[in-house]
Amino acid sequence: MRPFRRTRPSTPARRARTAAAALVALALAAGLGTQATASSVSPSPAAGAATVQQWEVAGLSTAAERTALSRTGTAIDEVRADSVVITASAADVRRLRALGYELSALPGTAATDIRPHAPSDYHTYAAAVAEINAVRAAHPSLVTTRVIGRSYQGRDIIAVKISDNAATDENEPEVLFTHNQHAREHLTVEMALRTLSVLTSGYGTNARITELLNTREVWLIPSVNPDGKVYDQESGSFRSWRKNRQPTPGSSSVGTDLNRNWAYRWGCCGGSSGSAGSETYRGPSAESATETRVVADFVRGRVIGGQQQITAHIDFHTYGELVLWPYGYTYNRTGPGLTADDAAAFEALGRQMAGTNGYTPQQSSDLYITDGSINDWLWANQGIFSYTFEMYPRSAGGGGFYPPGSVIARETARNDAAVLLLLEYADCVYRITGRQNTYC
Ligand code: 0X9
Ligand code: CA
Ligand code: CA
Ligand code: ZN
Repeated sequence: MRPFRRTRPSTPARRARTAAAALVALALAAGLGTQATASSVSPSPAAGAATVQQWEVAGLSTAAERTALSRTGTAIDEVRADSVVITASAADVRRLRALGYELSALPGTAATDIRPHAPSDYHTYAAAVAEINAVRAAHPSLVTTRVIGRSYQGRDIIAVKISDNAATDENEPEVLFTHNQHAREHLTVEMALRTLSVLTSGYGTNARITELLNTREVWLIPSVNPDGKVYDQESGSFRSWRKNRQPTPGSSSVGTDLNRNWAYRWGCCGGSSGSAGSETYRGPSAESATETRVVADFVRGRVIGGQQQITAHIDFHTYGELVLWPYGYTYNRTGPGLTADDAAAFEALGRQMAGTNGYTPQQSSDLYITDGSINDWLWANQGIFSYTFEMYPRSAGGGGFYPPGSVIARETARNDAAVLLLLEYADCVYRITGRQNTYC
């Protein structure tokens, strides 16, 4: 029905991207070396956990400079005009200062400073599963769930399917949404629950949603990383945890960065770390992380008759208010398997989605190089138009990874239109650049 062909000659690449219009950190210039005193890097540790908090790293304004920082194994939380924000332990801070980086502490960002959300604000993993099951029970012909596998610690990794005749695999374009690869990005699980609610309550009441669900099959994976989510959320205070909870053999470190563990150009390009303790540890091999493997196997399982059924995808993260597209491993706009026509379609749909939510659209490597990301694998290996959304807030001042529960409704609803737009173009993303006759 939707032959996937990417073999036509390229048109000349358009260099239409604008640089990211990141917030200018006005307070940046003053006192960088003086704020981060020894006492501010060694506050009392919480419950035996290594103390981590956010820091601003000064004097970085280009993607190459940010990638150089990434190469030290640092995960970048936020890109500003002339600096970045990172989450770092006291040991990380010492190491980075020894390398010549200027770091200043961002007040109020230590785990001990972040007030736990009210219990009802953000769903726990168990509460999210319970809500999904309740929605399924209320809409049995529209919603099915399947356990696609189990996490390292044995939790169910669930895929929710939403379509007319959901129990039947129909010949309709399939769309995938993944959430919560990174443990602390709890707002993304709320995003999955929001989409589930919008689609199920809109079916039969909203003509556009009804038509979309009659002609598409939607897959939601609300938590790719349930072990990490539970670890981050359920100890009494947040732990700023990013990775999964799988121990690394031959090391005392725990956790692989799932979004550096995908099997396309894994570890190729300085966009991940080979050190087990790093926040961007790529794992000992591609798909070594239990959860990456489970989701990759699910995606491979959507190849039917030699044809990948999933055509479009969003991977939800926080934070930064960005719409990102591949490749992440290279600064180039095109690459193997990514022609100028492909790039034009990625960019056009990315910009149009960003027009609905006010996020900043850009190729992901405009920020910094990442290798082994889900977007690169889904495109290069499976031919799926794959985006990353970095949700609210735009900067650390909005709460970073832990915004108050009062923003959940607004900031998930903010993406409703973009989600529907992706569903609309899932029959043929090239339609957005008028190239459907060539490619679909
Ligand atoms: O670094 C990441 O994995 C994502 N940012 S986050 O702060 N949520 O960790 C961005 C990934 C974007 N890069 C690619 N999609 N290649
Ligand atoms: Ca259907
Ligand atoms: Ca199908
Ligand atoms: Zn993330």
